[in-house]
Amino acid sequence: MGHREYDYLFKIVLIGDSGVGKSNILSRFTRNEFCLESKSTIGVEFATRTLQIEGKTVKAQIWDTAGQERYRAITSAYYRGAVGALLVYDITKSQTFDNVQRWLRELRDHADSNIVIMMAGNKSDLNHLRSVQEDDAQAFAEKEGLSFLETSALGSQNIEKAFQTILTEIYHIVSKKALAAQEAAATAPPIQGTTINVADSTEGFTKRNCCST
Ligand SMILES: Nc1nc2c(ncn2[C@@H]2O[C@H](COP(=O)(O)OP(=O)(O)O)[C@@H](O)[C@H]2O)c(=O)[nH]1
Ligand SMILES: [Mg+2]
Repeated sequence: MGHREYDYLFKIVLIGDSGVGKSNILSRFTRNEFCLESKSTIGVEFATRTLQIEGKTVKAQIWDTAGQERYRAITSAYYRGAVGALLVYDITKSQTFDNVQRWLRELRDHADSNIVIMMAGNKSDLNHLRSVQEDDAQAFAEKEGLSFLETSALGSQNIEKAFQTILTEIYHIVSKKALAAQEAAATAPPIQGTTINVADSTEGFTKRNCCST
């Protein structure tokens, strides 16, 4: 007899322009590795890491794009079942921040409407090359209702925190839903069978089903 090694499994997708650091954020979080010359052609489907969220064991299954974002060819299968998204831009390339709007539209079109979204301004170690101001990104995130952090896959800054924040938010939504379902079950009257009398006194006892003509 086996037992589950986790309480929850949450799928999270990484999205954002090519070159912003998605694959390195993933390798930093799941393997504590960083690669200066990462080859975007080599990609894993997903990687996992199990961690504790408010006393529960949560397995995060994090999907990476394997470079399809360059061809705008991310399929809806990528988003299927995802409960969280880390939307990444590069603080040294304003174009990648401008494109966040496009990625949000992509999420609206393909992902669950309740998906938890964290925007990450990556490469915060390159502050001297910055072209996106943190205040502007923060204001944008508030306007769009997103969480926001600046991260560095190279320096490890806020990588843990970004995933912890997404997973905690997802956990709160899921546990609230479970609680609501429990309360509904406890307060609702029991479902009772209804007896439908199909006997027709003039024709004797005729059995009919509901689809009969
Ligand atoms: N300085 C710096 N470089 C990074 C950081 N994250 C990724 N990179 C570099 O940016 C390039 C693209 O990274 P990659 O993870 O392949 O981006 P992806 O295309 O979004 O998956 C690589 O050369 C990485 O070494 C970071 O936090 N800081
Ligand atoms: Mg990549």
